[in-house]
Amino acid sequence: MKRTALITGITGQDGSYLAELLLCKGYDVHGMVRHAAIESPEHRLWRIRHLLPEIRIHGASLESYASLCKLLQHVQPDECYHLAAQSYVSYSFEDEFSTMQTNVRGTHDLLAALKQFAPGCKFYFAGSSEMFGKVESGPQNESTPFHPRSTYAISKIAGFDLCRYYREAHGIYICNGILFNHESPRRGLEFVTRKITNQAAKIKLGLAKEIRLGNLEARRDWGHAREYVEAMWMMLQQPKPDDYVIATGETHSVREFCEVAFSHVGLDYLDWVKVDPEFIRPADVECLIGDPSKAHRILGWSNEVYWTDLIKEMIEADQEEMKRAIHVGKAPEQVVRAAQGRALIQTGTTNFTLRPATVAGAYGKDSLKGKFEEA
Ligand code: NAP
Ligand code: F7E
Repeated sequence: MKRTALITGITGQDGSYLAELLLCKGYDVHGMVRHAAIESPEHRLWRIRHLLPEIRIHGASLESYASLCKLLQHVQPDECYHLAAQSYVSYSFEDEFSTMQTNVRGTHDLLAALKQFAPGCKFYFAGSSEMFGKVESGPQNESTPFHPRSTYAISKIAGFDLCRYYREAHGIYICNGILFNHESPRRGLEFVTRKITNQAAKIKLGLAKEIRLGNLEARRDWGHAREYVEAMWMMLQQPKPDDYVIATGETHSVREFCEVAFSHVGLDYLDWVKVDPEFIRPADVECLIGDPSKAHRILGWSNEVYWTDLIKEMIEADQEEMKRAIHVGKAPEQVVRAAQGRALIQTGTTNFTLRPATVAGAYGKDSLKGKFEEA
């Protein structure tokens, strides 16, 4: 029988790849989206636009327990992937309270609703390598102590602990993924990797004169998001729930990332990168490197995309998007807005049908924004 999956955060980088994966596996895929996304679908649903004819979207909110109860009661998922979160670490320094509210309270409310309305549903929680924070040793594995350096990290530890508590006290099948940084052409522009590839593409085309960054010496273990969502699914297919580190086992600095990205377009990063104190965090995580051996051994998961190939894919996608924008004489944001899709969006008991238009058939491809003609 067809299995049903519910994804919170389906409009994000990981949500979009996971939805593709689950559709390929024959799942009935449902996604929770914020009401603002329904009000502005052209802009906020761009990562899943190509999937809209095949998935069901539900308007609900992590800030509303009642809406979460209604959602779980209605969808009755076999598997729930909880990806929705305030995920940008820098923002958590600016607004500690909303980060805690969304990530801790939202996760708690979702777990409580799950216990009441879908206790047999398997649950995935998006934990993070940021939880390790100020590390004393490396590589980090499932036994490494947490030393958070931001309220984002604190919120993820609280979510992680809540999940473990619901697993142990209430017998719910819950897995915590401790995922290290994973990137793709669908990464948000505020994160350092996409900021670099996007800006390097602009500089190459004469559209920008420099890129301003913060801590160039910070080191991260960077993998490809498409591979990391497979690990999420694999965790929920095990006979027993458990927690897993997902990483490549290699670490590189932001400086090295710049070097590779700029050299891919024939430029020397030293000529273009400027350090700007505005982007230096009050407390940063200096070096992360994961030990994914438990995931290798038990899940049979391992990464295949090498970090330099990831950079190449990202910068080529950015260049392509930029060239297309120039060709049609529009800024990239306007190209996004020009995209039109077709979807049945459910919010409560009301259905909305978006304006029909050209829908990109070939899902799984990146730079989807360019697949739409301006209306
Ligand atoms: P992302 O692209 O920033 O997506 C975040 C998703 O959460 C979006 O769908 C966003 O919806 C939704 N969201 C944010 N605030 C919300 C709120 N108040 N109520 C409901 N939904 C809200 O993040 P990602 O990279 O896909 O990451 C997915 C999850 O994995 C996150 O929980 C993140 O913290 C965690 N994680 C990510 C990484 C990584 O390297 N990517 C590593 C470890 C853990 P809108 O589109 O409406 O804003
Ligand atoms: O920063 C440094 C910055 O914002 C990486 C999220 O997905 O992964 C992500 O969190 C590093 C940091 O990612 C700039 O100081 C320098 O040391 O790309 P980032 P993050 O903070 O590691 C984890 C695993 C998550 O869970 C999160 O959700 O790069 N850096 N200059 C900069 N970072 C940004 N954003 N912008 C700069 O200009």
